[in-house]
Amino acid sequence: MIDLYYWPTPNGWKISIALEEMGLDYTVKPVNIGRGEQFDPEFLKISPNNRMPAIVDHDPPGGGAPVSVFETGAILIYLAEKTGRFMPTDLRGRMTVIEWVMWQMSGLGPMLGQNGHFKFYAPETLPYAQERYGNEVLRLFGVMDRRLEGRDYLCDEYSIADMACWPWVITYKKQEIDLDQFPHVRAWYDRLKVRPALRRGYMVGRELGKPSGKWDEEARKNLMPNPTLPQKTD
Ligand SMILES: N[C@@H](CCC(=O)N[C@@H](CS)C(=O)NCC(=O)O)C(=O)O
Repeated sequence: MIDLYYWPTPNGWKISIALEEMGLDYTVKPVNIGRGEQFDPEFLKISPNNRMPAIVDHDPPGGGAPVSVFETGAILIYLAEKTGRFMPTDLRGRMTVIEWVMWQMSGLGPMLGQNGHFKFYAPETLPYAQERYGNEVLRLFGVMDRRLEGRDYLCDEYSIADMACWPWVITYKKQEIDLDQFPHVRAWYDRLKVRPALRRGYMVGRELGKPSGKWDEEARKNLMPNPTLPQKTD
């Protein structure tokens, strides 16, 4: 059994989708990031970066003590290796999947995160930041579009790289990105969205909170960059 420390957000969905796709048993342990639960000392032992998701696998390959993993890229690779699914085992195929997972982790996710932040959550309008992240997001969608030309998936077969990217691409409307400018991304997005396991993963924890809900005062306090973190300030 795997404990999934989770809240329904793009990073959370990557792992709920992977767990569903892989048919693994898991228990959701909600981490309400709007209420500061990512700073609980017990959670920080699992995820010292005070970010969800994280997992604890009580039945790791080879047995022994439970394995805890934070950072979605690491979790996806761990789950793919545990199940032998959604990541090839040959050197070249494996490296290609890891490249695209890293691309998502270092580019697509963080840049969409910043784009959304400066568009919707920043307390003041900062045109320079909005333009910088807006342009970077379009550049990344362009990279993805060229990669997907003539391909069904980011790598040879459906893989954890697709699972890493899809939950961020789904934010395109809210992020005011015109997906029709990226026809290969659009076709890939539509191809994936009908997968039953992906849809189940995307719905996990829907009852916990609206994924695109507005931040209230307490959420703002918990989620705004604060140099004193990971100390909770109240
Ligand atoms: N690089 C991390 C990012 C995870 C992340 O940013 N999670 C957000 C929600 S999508 C979070 O936990 N935020 C809590 C906070 O900002 O304090 C990963 O891929 O696991």
